[in-house]
Amino acid sequence: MSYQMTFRDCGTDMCPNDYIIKEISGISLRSCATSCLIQFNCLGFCYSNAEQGCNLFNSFEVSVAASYHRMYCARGEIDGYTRRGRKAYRSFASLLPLSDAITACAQDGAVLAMPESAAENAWVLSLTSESTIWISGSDVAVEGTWVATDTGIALPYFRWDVPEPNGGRNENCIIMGSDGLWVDVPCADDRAFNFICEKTLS
Ligand SMILES: [Ca+2]
Repeated sequence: MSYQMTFRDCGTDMCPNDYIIKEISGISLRSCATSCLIQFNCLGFCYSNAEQGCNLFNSFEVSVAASYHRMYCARGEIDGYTRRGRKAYRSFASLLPLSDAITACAQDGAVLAMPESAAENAWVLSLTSESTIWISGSDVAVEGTWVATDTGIALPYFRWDVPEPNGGRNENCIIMGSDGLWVDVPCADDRAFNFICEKTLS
């Protein structure tokens, strides 16, 4: 894999005393960032120039004790995918039928983006400037039972527009609009949208 250091300084956040998953000493800031990028449960890290100390954290949304270290959010590029937590995403600005979008993701070792929370839904939306994207989700097997398009696991989160989903047996796939809301649409290859792929880090 290739890594690009685009982590950002979280600003005024102070380093937490809890949530440490790994402590490394005697390495550079860049190496500290890489260590966090490649560890799936690392969401942020602290680095001390004075001590060349590197602490990896599984949270960056914590109340913390005073410290002179700087906190960084571990967001970066991994093989062209933008890291957020345990997942990384890539936005494709190319209009493709669903089957081709799935294939394009698979060629990257990825799957269609499957937002698992309101925060992740907003994050996925922020990755694209396109008006409509394919996201993971299908109820083609059992009407009304929505599962991930690629993996078949039950969707853990929904963000339907009202009164969606309303297509019954004619609409068994999902698009996300520019408002972040979901609409069920036909899966047939006569419709083409942009899409976002995701990988889960391990
Ligand atoms: Ca349906």
